[in-house]
Amino acid sequence: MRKPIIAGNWKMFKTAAEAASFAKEVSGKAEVEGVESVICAPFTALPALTEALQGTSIQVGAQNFHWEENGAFTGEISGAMLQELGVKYVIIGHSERRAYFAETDETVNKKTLAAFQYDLTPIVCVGEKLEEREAGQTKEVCKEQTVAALKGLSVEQAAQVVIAYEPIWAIGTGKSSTAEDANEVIAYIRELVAEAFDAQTAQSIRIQYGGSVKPNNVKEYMGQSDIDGALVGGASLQADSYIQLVEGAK
Ligand code: G2H
Repeated sequence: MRKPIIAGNWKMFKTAAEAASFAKEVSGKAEVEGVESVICAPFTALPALTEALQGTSIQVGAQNFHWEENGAFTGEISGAMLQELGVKYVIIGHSERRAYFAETDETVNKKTLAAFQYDLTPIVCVGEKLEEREAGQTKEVCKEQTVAALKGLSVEQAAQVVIAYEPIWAIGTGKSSTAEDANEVIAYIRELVAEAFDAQTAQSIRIQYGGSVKPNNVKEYMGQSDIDGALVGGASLQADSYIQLVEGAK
């Protein structure tokens, strides 16, 4: 049985003070038995968030990190720095990072491998652009990105990864992929994991859908055979909406 996982991706929203007040509002509420609840916040909000969520079951994630342990990488944050703060998850290869910050399949792979050194669970994002979708290349793109991201992981590590399938045309646009279409691609990604590792790993790995998920459509996605949760941007920014998303994942 795969435990459903709702992860809020705050992107570049919320100061540390705003994060702390959000944490107070969701404590005890965005906590539903049988559902994993994770908030991925900007770096500067992480200390306040981990502190405010202490004693709750809500976990904290970052949205990026550097694969090296330390070094002359101006502006970067290492896995050890995140681990020290009590961060447990890290989003890797979000399409916005691929598009605006030169993230490649190779850097995604380096980060995915490195995450395990710091006990960080990687949430690896894959997904096609609108042109690729229209050209019938959805599966090809997802295959390339998924296989590259998971290269070199042990079977045990692969089973712990969370993959987020986010069709880029559905991100922040209000256009969501239908639950059936998303499920078809996600089932295909699961097959890829079976090919690269084995059937058991494919059955254990959790694959989320992301792209304009809201409290009013989360249940549709969760009702699908292969969708194990959601990576949610806009709708994770309001406490009441985040609580409804976690409740909807049950
Ligand atoms: C996709 C998603 C969160 P939104 O980026 O990763 O954002 O839910 O706003 O489409």
